[in-house]
Amino acid sequence: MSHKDTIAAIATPPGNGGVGIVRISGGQLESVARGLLGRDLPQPRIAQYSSFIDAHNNTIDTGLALYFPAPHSFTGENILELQAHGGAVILGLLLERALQLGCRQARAGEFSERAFLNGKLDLVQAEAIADLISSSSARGARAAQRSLSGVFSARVNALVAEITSIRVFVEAAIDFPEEEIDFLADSDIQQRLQQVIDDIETLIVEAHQGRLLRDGIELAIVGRPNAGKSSLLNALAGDELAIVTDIPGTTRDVVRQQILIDGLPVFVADTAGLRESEDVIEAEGVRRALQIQEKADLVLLVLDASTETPENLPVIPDPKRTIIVWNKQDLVAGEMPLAITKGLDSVIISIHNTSGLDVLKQKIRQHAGLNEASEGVFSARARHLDALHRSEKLCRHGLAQLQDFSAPELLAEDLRQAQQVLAEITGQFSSDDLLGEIFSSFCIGK
Ligand SMILES: Nc1nc2c(ncn2[C@@H]2O[C@H](COP(=O)(O)OP(=O)(O)OP(=O)(O)O)[C@@H](O)[C@H]2O)c(=O)[nH]1
Ligand SMILES: [Mg+2]
Repeated sequence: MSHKDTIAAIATPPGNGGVGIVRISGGQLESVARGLLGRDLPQPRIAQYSSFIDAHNNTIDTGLALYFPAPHSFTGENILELQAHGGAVILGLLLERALQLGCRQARAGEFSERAFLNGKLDLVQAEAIADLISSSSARGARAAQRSLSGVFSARVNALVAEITSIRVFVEAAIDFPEEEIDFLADSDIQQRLQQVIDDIETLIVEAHQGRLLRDGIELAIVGRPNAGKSSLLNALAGDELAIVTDIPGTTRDVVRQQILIDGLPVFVADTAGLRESEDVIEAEGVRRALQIQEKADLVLLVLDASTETPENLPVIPDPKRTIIVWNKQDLVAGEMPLAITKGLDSVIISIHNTSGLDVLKQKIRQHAGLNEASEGVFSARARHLDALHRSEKLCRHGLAQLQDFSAPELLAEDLRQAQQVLAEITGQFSSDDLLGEIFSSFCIGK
């Protein structure tokens, strides 16, 4: 499979639609055009009304043919796009014809991969296309658009440039000690390195926002039987998903649903009420509930304000990722028993009165780390955050070498690695394995 192959794929989603597109990219478009259109390639970038024909000169469909000569195309190669009617059979026949004419079926993400390899996009931008297509909220789509336009890449490139410039200085000092570039005494280099570390930190905070909008969070609803967990899931989802009854132990299986809270994708899991049970089914439900509580990014511990006492309080999971949800406020005439969970982050709600739910949603967003200000957020992935963290660590380590041990050689090595790690983000430096992993998660025809 070389990049010389001419590749073809259906670029529109399966199903019926007014228009469906087959995209062909590579060097051998002349013969494909003759075989499929019965004529030479159309004028560049001018829509050409055309018949699409099979091997026996029968018309498969009629539509528009568009030719984008290299390098001014998405992939940077010659591209022929056929806009036919959007039916699975028609598009399948067109693709089959292209394959007969010597094209190869494109792998998932191969068009984007070629765009990357031909320098049309960097890796962050290629990933942003996938994120834009699969974004689950308008906010997420705006963030992906910003990454696609190069906002994130520019920030990373600026850091790489600054580290390179510091490296040049440090390596010169190592190579020419007689020149007495006494940069250890010169705090300028330390200041610049500190600034790089600060900038990486800022970028980490922003990239974290972008990752949240893309990946969302896992939210577990846990608590005693009958506390109102399933009612809460239904209220958050705006739908009767889980069975609600006044019988303790109603929920056994984990009920999952993805919802959006102000653009934040939240994967909610409603679980079985926590209690000792002889019933094997319920006991298994409780075991699963505890497992989910363990793994979740955020836990809502639901307490029934009308019955809760300090004695029957369930074990509180890691307080840093737990919100105590005092439910059934409508049943409490006097004061709420808030003292029981003093010092913990809590919110009072009544699902029956639909009160307190907005406050709860806001707390969920805060806990997830999603800021109010969404403008300027760009989409980012776990891979990017990981690289930013690693490069920050290397820069800190380098700075410490300089301050504590006056070891410019070690600093130089740290900087070299930090630069390399950052370059992985945009793909300036990347292994084939990484590329394969990234592009194979794309869909066909992209
Ligand atoms: N008064 C009042 N009742 C509520 C409220 N929320 C839930 N309930 C009732 O509490 C009972 C239990 O609700 P569920 O949502 O099934 O509770 P659960 O925590 O999922 O219970 P299990 O699945 O058995 O663990 C039902 O009768 C609900 O109608 C509330 O805010 N006020
Ligand atoms: Mg339930």
